[in-house]
Amino acid sequence: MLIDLIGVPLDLGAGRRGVDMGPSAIRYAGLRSQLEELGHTVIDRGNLTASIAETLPVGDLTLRYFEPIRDTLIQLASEVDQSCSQGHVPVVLGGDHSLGLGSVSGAAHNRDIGVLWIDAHGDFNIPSTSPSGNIHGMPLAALCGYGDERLIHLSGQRLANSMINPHRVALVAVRDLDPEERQLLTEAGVQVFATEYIDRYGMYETMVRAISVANQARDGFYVSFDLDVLDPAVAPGVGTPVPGGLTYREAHLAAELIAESGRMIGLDIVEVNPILDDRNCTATVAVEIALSALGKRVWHKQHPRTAL
Ligand code: 4U7
Ligand code: MN
Ligand code: MN
Ligand code: MN
Repeated sequence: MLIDLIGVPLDLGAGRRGVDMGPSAIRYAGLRSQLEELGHTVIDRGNLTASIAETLPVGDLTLRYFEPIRDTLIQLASEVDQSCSQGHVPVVLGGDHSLGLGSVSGAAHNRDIGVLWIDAHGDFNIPSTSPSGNIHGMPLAALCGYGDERLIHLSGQRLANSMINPHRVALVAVRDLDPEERQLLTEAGVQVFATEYIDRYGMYETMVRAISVANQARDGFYVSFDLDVLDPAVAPGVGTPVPGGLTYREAHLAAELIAESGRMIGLDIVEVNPILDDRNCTATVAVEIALSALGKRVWHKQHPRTAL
């Protein structure tokens, strides 16, 4: 596999500083060398440019830092689109989750794709439902055509044919939704696999179903992985931790099943906050999950009893 690493040192979409250092922390944890050991060819495309909060006005309080975020997302969408067009797999290192709007838009440009959004949160707010005005709580809604026009179209720079069909979106391990965000998700028809679903059916069954939702699309699916989906005991270095998250093994199982489907066209690894982390352990887990999603196994390459 040819893998393009794209760093997005952006934290303007989050409520607190620090995730802008995520790309460095993930690189420092050894992503590139371990991907190469797996047999992949890796091109590190460096970091995109992103502005710094202290130098900017916040702007509209219901869509905080929209303009500088848009500037970064337009760059990102174009890099991801190019990577996919060359038959490479883009791996986007965040950065706050507003970047998912750019990466998935780029991957969806003239392609029919589903989305696996693996997150403690729904990221399905629109400015009028958001309690914070933080754009990292809005990207999935905007991808599905909900919210502020400027976000949906990245301000006039509309990426033709890049809208996502919400019926091809699976939200996995969510456990913190705002009341009106919940209504919007229902209205849109997103398939929500909340934590209680995992309690009942187990991670294996949950992922088989979630993958089959995203996999309906012709050209495969994009995976956007927010580290706060993990339990805070495993991944403390995130800005918005929520108790009751995935175990280390559940997250790996999810990543392994994604790899076995053979249909992932790109991956985001987001919301790693080194300021809040404990000796870079969250970035280290992020690297391990990315490796599993890109084919790393302890033993079997393909488990004989897995049929997806
Ligand atoms: B993340 C929140 F109100 N829903 O909109 C909001 F709880 O990308 C949190 O998943 C959003 O980390 C979290 O601000 C965004 C809040
Ligand atoms: Mn998120
Ligand atoms: Mn989250
Ligand atoms: Mn519908």
